[in-house]
Amino acid sequence: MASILTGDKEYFKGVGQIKYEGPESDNPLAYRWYDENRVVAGKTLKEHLKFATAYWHSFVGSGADPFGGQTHVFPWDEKSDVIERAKDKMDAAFEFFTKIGFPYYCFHDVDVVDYGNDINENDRRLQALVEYAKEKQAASGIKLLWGTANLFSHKRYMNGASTNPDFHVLAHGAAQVKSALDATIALGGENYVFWGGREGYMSLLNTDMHREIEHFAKFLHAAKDYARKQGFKGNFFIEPKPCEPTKHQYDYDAATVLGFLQKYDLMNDFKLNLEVNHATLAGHTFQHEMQVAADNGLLGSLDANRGDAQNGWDTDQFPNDINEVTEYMLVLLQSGGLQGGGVNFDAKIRRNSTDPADLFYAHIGGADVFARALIIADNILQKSDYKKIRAERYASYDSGKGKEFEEGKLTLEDLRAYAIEAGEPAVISGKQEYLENLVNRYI
Ligand code: XLS
Ligand code: NI
Ligand code: NI
Repeated sequence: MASILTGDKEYFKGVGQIKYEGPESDNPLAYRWYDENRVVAGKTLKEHLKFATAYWHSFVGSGADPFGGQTHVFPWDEKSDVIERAKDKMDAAFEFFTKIGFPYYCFHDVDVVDYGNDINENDRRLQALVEYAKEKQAASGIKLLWGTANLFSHKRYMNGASTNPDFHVLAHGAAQVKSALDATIALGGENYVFWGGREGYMSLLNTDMHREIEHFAKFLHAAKDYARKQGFKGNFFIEPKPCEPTKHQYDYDAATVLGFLQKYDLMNDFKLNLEVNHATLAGHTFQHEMQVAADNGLLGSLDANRGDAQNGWDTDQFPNDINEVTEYMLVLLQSGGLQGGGVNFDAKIRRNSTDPADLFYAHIGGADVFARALIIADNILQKSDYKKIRAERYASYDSGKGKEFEEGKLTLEDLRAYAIEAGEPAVISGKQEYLENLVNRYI
């Protein structure tokens, strides 16, 4: 099969176009819930979820872990010429994107093509692949959800990039961000992500935290100003994570980043790209992180994955828990959806998942669990007393003194007087088990 989509080689032989076949299908290479045209709460599933494939986990990650090397041997990784090898990888990537049927993809600069130490040469390489990607995007209709720069793998970034104590390293990070922004803009990327992989510290003994965070803010302003000057209209996303690889990362969680964006006057341009496994590392549920973001107008995009309940690491497994994802979708629907972003599967198949079809099973499972959860959440909101129960819990603020309090009209003395007048409050149930059962009933 030779085409603009697959080059002259088919990499995922034996797997065709993945189609929606419905819940009764027993075909493991079909969607049972993700019917992209199905309308839920006024939009199609495709529009609500904007699924994206992550270049790094699917086409770069080799299965290596700290205890063992590569188990995923990629047929697109064979040629010695850097550009030719990168083009093969892109052929494989677009073959996958097309077969899985997701509308978007995401990448880091160095996922697309290997970088060396020469800034000009790296730019030349990235630009060559951007030209190639333009053709692929035009032929397939697949779009770039977001681009980003990898400022954490190269050894020069071992003490961070924009928060590095050495200005010389910061400037290298800036050069890389400039090229990644240029690439994102050239490809019509809808958003640009900053995940601060090593923007944090290993020990406070050698760290001037105040100075580093000031540098981080200056760096983001410079990047944003450059992109806007080039006509970029999309969102910038910060992706919070509390730690790993650093002991402490400055973008700890949604609330921490909110404070940072407010303090440094970045609220107009930046929103959040939240990741499930980062939330759990921070000791939060993902729905908590989504709610914090939504309540502050920052719910931009989602990196979908899951951790492991027993070990707590950033294991980046594919999502599979319908109960949890239903809670995410309840927040999503009630907050009016994602602002500019989508659902990017920042997840990797296990190192012992070595069949070409495994990558498909993983993405099919992830898409189906999100689609099904969205449908369930919509049913809960439309058909159950869930919203009524939540509203009734706060009814005492809807009128009288409670309303006056919300309007800022009561003093501490007024509150004391009301307490005496109203007497001891009744004990009112929070109905948690009732609501948990309700969610399960709709599943
Ligand atoms: C790592 C992050 C990373 C970002 C992009 O934990 O999730 O993959 O999404 O740099
Ligand atoms: Ni992550
Ligand atoms: Ni991520």
